[in-house]
Parts: sequence; structure tokens; C-alpha cells
Amino acid sequence: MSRIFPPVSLIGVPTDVGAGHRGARMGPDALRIAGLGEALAARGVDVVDVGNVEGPRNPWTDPVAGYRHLDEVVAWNRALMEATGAELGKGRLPIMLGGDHCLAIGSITAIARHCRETGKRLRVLWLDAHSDFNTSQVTPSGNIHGMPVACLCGIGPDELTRLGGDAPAITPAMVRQIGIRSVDPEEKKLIKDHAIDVYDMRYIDEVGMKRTMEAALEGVGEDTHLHVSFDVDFLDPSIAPGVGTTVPGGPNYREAQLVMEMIADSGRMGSLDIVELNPVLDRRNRTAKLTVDLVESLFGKSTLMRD
Ligand code: HAR
Ligand code: MN
Ligand code: MN
Ligand code: MN
Repeated sequence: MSRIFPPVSLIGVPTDVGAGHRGARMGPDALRIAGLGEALAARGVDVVDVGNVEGPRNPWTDPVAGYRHLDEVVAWNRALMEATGAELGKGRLPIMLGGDHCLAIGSITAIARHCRETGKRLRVLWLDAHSDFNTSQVTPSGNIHGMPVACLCGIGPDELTRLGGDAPAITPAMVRQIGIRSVDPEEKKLIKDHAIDVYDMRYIDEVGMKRTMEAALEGVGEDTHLHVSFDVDFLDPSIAPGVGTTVPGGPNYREAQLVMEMIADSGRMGSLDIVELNPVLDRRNRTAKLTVDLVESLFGKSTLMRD
């Protein structure tokens, strides 16, 4: 199935201020060196690397009132929201090269606004080992990369929930979480209270990845903007060791490929975050190279004989 993809803008977001390990700030260059831009160009995609968003350095201090580095997280996300909005405004498909997962607050706030302005329905596919629905009251770490989904749904500090003006940026009904296998006890209560649609690993084991993706993509149509927030720790750590918070029991190589191929087949992907890649913890850039391989599938690479 060959498909025409919109022009792509790569936006580097070298931040690790939301994480509990340092090193994700090197993620954008690891993805560039693994050949992400060249791989998309080789597939016939018009791709421009707009360079890196800039933000404050990581002060590496302890959490204050349940948040670590809140001011820095706000600054990075404001800058990314502007950069993402600018590329969407040009009709381009932004790919955020992270960076830790706090950056999804800025990217998705911009994407949600773009959808309101263009009359599109937003669907967010959150591929992750974690639900990222913590609050300052219940977080075990204070790390804001464990909070972006809650912030986007309007639960969190005003500076983050109102990044784009009004809160909330999105509603829980827009979100589908896939691959989840590490949720903190109080976070689980919040997920249930807000009725987030979660396809956890037990569900995937029982039902299989094909039916999981069919369910997660149900209702996606012509007027849908599909945003994929791909936390690399979604993948099983045996194939993707280069992340700060590995959790065993994730999707294997073939399951991950199927996820990406089915998203490509939907033809509706309008934006993508690639987050939590930590080159300091990787081996010979293999997690970055695997990520490039999976992104090629998101852009239509397939081993299917029936095409
Ligand atoms: N739930 C834990 C916390 O909030 C760990 C979160 C780790 N988050 C990420 N993003 N790597 O998914 O501290
Ligand atoms: Mn658009
Ligand atoms: Mn995450
Ligand atoms: Mn995660």
C-alpha cells in the first residue's frame, strides 16, 4: 500500500528536565545519527530538520511541592508549543525528537489547538509502559514526565494545564493508551476516575496486538488527526535498552512493527512524539536505530506480500 505522506518537520527537543535520569537531552542527536531524516527521505517523504527548540539547562535539584524542575518544564513546553504550532500552520507533520515525555504537554497542546482551528477530531495514541497520569499529590518521584496525560486533561499546575490558554487541552475520551504495565496505585485510581481507555499488556496478551490496534483505532476517519506519542520504553527492554525507566514484558519486535503498520494503514497520522530515548543507557545506538526502523513503518514501510 503506497501512500502519500504530508511533508515532515523534525523538531529536536533536547530536554531531560522532566525525567529522573539525565541523558534524554541527547536523544535528538542520537535519532539524527541513526539516520531518521535520511530514512524518511528515502521513502519519498519531504523532510526538513528545523533544528532544536531551546530551553533552560537541567538544574538537577530535588522536587519542590511535588514537582521537580517545574519552571524549566514550563519553559521547554512553551517553546515547543510555539514550534509545533508553527510547523502545523505550514501544513507539515511535526515529529518531535525527544527528550523526555514531559514535552508532550507542549506538543499536544499545540496539536489540540490546531485541531480546534481546522475542525479535526483529535485521537491520541499513547504508546508507553507507563500511564503518565500522576499529580503532585500522588507522584512517587516528582518527575513531571510521569504527569503529561493528567496535565493535558486539566489536572496539574496552572502553568502546564493552561499552557495554551484554556484548560483542558484535551479530554480523556481522545486518549488510547497501549502497552501499559507500570502504573502507581494512586495513579490507577485517577485513570479509572477519568475513564482513560487503557490497553494494558494483559489485554494485549489475551486479545493480541491486531485486535488491540483495531480497538484503539476504532472511529478514526477522514476528519481525524491522529497523534502518536511514542515513549520508547513501550518496547520490551530486551530490544530497547536505551531508556531511563525500563519495564519488562513489553511488546516484541513484530508486535511493535504491527502497531506501526496499522497506524500507517489508517492514513491519518498527523504528528508524532518520539520520547525517552536515553543514549547514555543505550548500546551502540541500537535503540535509536530500532526507533528509526519503526518510524519507517509508520511511514508505510512494510514486508507485506499482498501489497
Ligand atoms: N510512574 C513513575 C513516576 O511517575 C514513573 C514514570 C516514568 N515515566 C516515563 N514516562 N518514563 O512514561 O515517577
Ligand atoms: Mn493540518
Ligand atoms: Mn511516558
Ligand atoms: Mn514510559
